Amino acid sequence: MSNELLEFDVIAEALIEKAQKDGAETMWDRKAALKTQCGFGEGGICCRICVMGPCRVSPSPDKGAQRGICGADRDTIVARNFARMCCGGTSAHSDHARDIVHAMYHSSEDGPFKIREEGKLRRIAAEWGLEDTDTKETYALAHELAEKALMEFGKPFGTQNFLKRAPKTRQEIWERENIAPRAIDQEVVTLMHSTHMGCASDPESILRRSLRTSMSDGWGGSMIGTEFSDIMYGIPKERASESNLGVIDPEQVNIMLHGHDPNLAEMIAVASKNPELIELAKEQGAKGINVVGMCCTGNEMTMRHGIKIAGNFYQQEMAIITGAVEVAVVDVQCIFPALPKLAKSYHTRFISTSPKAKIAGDMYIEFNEEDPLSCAEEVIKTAVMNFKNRDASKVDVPELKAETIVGYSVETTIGALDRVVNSQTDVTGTVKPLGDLVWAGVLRGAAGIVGCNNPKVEHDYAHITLMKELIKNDVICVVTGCAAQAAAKAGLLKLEAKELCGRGLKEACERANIPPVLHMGSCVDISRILHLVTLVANERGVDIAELPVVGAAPEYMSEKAVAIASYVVSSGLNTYLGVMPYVSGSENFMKLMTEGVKEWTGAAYVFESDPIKAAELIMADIEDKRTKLGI
Ligand code: SF4
Ligand code: MSK
Repeated sequence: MSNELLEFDVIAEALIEKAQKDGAETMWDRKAALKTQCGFGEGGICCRICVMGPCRVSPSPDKGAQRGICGADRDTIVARNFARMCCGGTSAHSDHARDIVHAMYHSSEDGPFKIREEGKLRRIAAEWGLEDTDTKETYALAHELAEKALMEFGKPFGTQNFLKRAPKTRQEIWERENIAPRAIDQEVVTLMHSTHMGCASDPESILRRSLRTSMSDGWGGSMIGTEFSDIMYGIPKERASESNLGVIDPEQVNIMLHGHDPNLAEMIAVASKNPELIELAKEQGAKGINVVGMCCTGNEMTMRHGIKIAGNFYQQEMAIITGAVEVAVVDVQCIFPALPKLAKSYHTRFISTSPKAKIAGDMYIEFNEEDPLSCAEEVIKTAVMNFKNRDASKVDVPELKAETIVGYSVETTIGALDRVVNSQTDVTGTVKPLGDLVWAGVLRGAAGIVGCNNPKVEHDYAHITLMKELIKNDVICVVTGCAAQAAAKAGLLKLEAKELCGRGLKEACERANIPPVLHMGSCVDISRILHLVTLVANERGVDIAELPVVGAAPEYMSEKAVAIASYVVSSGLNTYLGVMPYVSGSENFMKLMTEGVKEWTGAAYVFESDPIKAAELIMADIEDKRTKLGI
């Protein structure tokens, strides 16, 4: 294990010990209290879909109960459980997107929600077939586009608008295999219906429907979430930031933003600059107001504002345990329900803001789309007035933090690629230089590494090990979510990380002046990766499945990640999962995932928990693709 990893563990260990001393409970205490986790649940062979159950069937075909009371066998039970995870993940990303679109619908010249990227608004409006996109008044066009986007969730006919971005061959595959997603809500509802007691029992059909539902996330909800956030809040640009718990400043009022939706976070970023609130903080004895991000809200805010990242999923408790966080404010997703109780062991106020994720235990200040700034100001005032309640004896902020470069949206990445070409003789503003580097073998390929942390895996170890192995072999990595924050903390998002690369990638990094691991944003921003890969495929005139590109989620834990893996596989990219989803109880379903699906989409799920072995498999996969392309 490398020194950096050891360093992470030292911080974690020290903070866990501190929590014990402070009488605070952490995820590790709860994990220990659970003792052995349920083997039936782990294998996906426990069914609770109707109230005749729960029915736990045997993992073995030779002994024990082979079927639930209704007759569902292990293949059906596993398939249905898997499908419902895809529904959960798709719902989360897509409902997040719907909130962004709603905010756009409420946008106005003089209101809190504004259009910051008029060019992108007009581009997407034209892409979606709206009329007079060059001349229409900005907010009239924004409202029209928002209305059209809301229809993507419930339109009675047709498929998702963004599918047309994909190469023709891919679109034909989706049509042929009947996995081109229709309206997002419809896909989720239909799959919930299909997996109701007494509906679908054929695992193949259930997997196909799971792919289609997940496609409505990747090419629907997530892509809408990303593109519309850019229009409203700005296209992320290359910028410097810092990452790890050391960004919490003991001399300032610290506000930890945690969750996913940029609507709330953007308002807090605005309100935190209010001179009256800063003055109030000074009156309380603080030097100022320090907003830090956690999980994907952290990614959204660092990419657009350079707001520092306090940590990833696993560190949400640790930030509070530092004793220097005045307020932990959250919206939706990936928030431990344990946080309000943990906060009570310190002076921290825990504030939930979304009616969709009202978290019992401390404060609730509802985020109101019609008056979003007042919620943000109340949050900040609460934090400022809480500064004096800090218990100095409980404050211990680890000094560790890493410098990092973030903000590689598709547009920014293309801009960086322009630095590679000779602008006198070559076309700029395209992905051609990236294709050229891959085709020339300077880069062997690319990997999208995404997803969460999971206590089944040593914190960040799998993320960082996989990234390091791949860049050493000239594979450029694009990262999002908590994987991106792992990379940031390990110093992989710095220009200096080129020293860890093979010769080709190092040269490419030097010419483009980029790190070898590119921060592309939050979980919904995996759609940026899809878009970039699509642009390269289109530029080269090949299908996505032909490219030497893979997806990986080494430490994921959420339903969203299951949906992500499923839409990435559907998009034609082999996807390497470091944690087994709940499918091991059905050999037949596993076979469908690892082999069968390849016949439909040209890609499959690969399960490998050892990141070194995963890297070897990925390299073999990439070289195989290169051979088939003749490059
Ligand atoms: Fe049991 Fe069938 Fe009901 Fe599932 S749907 S709980 S297997 S009876
Ligand atoms: S926050 S989904 S733990 S990446 Fe997007 Fe991190 Fe996973 Fe949540």
